[in-house]
Amino acid sequence: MDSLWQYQFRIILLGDSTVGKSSLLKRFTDGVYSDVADPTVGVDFYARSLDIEPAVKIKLQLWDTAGQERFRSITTSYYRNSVGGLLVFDLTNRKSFEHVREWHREVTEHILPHHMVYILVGHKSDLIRERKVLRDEAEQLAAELGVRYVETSAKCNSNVERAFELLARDIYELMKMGEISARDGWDGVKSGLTAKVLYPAEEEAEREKSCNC
Ligand SMILES: Nc1nc2c(ncn2[C@@H]2O[C@H](COP(=O)(O)OP(=O)(O)O)[C@@H](O)[C@H]2O)c(=O)[nH]1
Ligand SMILES: [Mg+2]
Repeated sequence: MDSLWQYQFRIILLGDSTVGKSSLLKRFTDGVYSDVADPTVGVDFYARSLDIEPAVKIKLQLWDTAGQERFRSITTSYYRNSVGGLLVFDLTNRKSFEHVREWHREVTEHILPHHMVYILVGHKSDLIRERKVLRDEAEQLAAELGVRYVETSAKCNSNVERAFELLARDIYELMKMGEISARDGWDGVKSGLTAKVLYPAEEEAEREKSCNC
């Protein structure tokens, strides 16, 4: 079946600078990783589609903070117009883990009365010996915030796909339940039904048309 995207979710990457947000995005959208990252050269947003169910395609529009991670330097519309957020910390940087609560609070307060769907991401899992945050602690924080937790490495391509997919699925499930929906003046979710839907009678006619025997 031809289907272009049917829904678009706008998702933001949150967390201290150097935790690996841009690297996660590059790995997920371009399949590449580079040890040398220039924090000043940032693309504003990336995009990639996921097939969430047969014939249901979700286009993820992924926004990077491009080196402006200080609190309150990010504009409110950036948060407001997003439906999902990855709360990213560096497993080898204790401070970045401690700041997750602040990121969560900052964003959650800004978007009231609306809500965002989050996932907590412990990044750079390949640096096993330098690890400063235990999985248990991170899982506990995730439970407190009521979000999922996943450990990723852009360098080794571990769980990167999974992190984005879990978040997209959670959003999609809430959408199916009617808790999230596209609305005017909000860019978090867009619905663009471009799939060619064939009803049984039309399908039969199509089949007959293409049948030469
Ligand atoms: N070992 C390791 N280093 C990483 C990983 N992801 C990013 N980095 C490094 O961490 C630094 C900061 O990454 P960057 O993506 O620019 O972080 P951002 O400031 O949060 O966007 C860079 O030197 C990256 O190469 C990873 O999965 N493993
Ligand atoms: Mg960056």
